[in-house]
Amino acid sequence: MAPDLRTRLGSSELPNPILTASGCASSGRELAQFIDVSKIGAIVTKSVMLAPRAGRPTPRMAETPGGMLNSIGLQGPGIDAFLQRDLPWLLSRGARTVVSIAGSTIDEFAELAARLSDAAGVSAIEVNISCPNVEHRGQVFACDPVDAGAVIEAVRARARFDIPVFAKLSPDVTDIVAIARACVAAGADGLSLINTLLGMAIDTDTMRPVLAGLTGGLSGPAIRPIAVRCIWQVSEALPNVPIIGMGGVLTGRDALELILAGASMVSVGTAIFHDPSACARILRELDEELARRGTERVSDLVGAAHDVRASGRRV
Ligand code: RRO
Repeated sequence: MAPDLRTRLGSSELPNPILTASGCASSGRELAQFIDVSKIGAIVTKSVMLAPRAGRPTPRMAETPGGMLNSIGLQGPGIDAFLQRDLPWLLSRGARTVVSIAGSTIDEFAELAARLSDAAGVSAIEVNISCPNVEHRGQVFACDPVDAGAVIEAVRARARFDIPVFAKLSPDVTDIVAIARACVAAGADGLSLINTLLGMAIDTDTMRPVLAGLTGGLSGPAIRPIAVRCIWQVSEALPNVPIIGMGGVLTGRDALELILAGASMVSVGTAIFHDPSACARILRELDEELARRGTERVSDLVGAAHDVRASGRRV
């Protein structure tokens, strides 16, 4: 029998746990020529802000060993264009949509949540409090438990009651569990782990930084062990809180690794840049991995690496 891949997202159900990662598939249109966007669990949009924004100057991407640096700087059309053009398109294609939101202030996040709550077709809100490409680190709300909690509380207060709110966290902190706890205490229904890590590359010929923005977010397979560690730690501390895991997933086996660490959904990001049909392929591979193991339901494996019976020990 084919494994049951259905996954819960708040009160709704996704057909499977494979999602796009925010920022790697815009609002889904570009992917539609490669995959049926209704067949994957959900599209997670590029972070939407209140106003249109050009982002940082170019060059704003650089390849690194086992990964990639980006310094996009929250480019996007703004919430009006998103609501008029992108969200209706996703709905018309039968896609489930997780809308990532970003703001410079708590009020901006709250306003975005309110605007989305009046719209049809929002399966969840992912609150991006961890973009590394902002003017100063004080704007990275996810680096401080009080700031992180304040954003989530404001979003939860303005988001429609039936829309789950996920907080997207940064691995660039001393204690990610403390940030996760603060978000959940403030009303987060789930957590997205992890955003990119702040990195930098220097061109040894020009002797100058490669990125015009100097620093950028590191993603790709190089960060997968960090994602696994963060998901593991948070899942160990908060075993009942749903986690969307992301960080360097290239194959179905990689997705399974994040699931075993505690993720009930897995976002695919950097892989999409060299394989635009990566989400569909990874979904197929995950299905095969589960079938080979005789797993009936993917939900049986969420956090299974923590299970004292499976491993014989608990760290
Ligand atoms: O737009 C970006 O530069 C960006 C964002 Br919002 C984010 O959350 N993570 C990232 O690596 N880049």
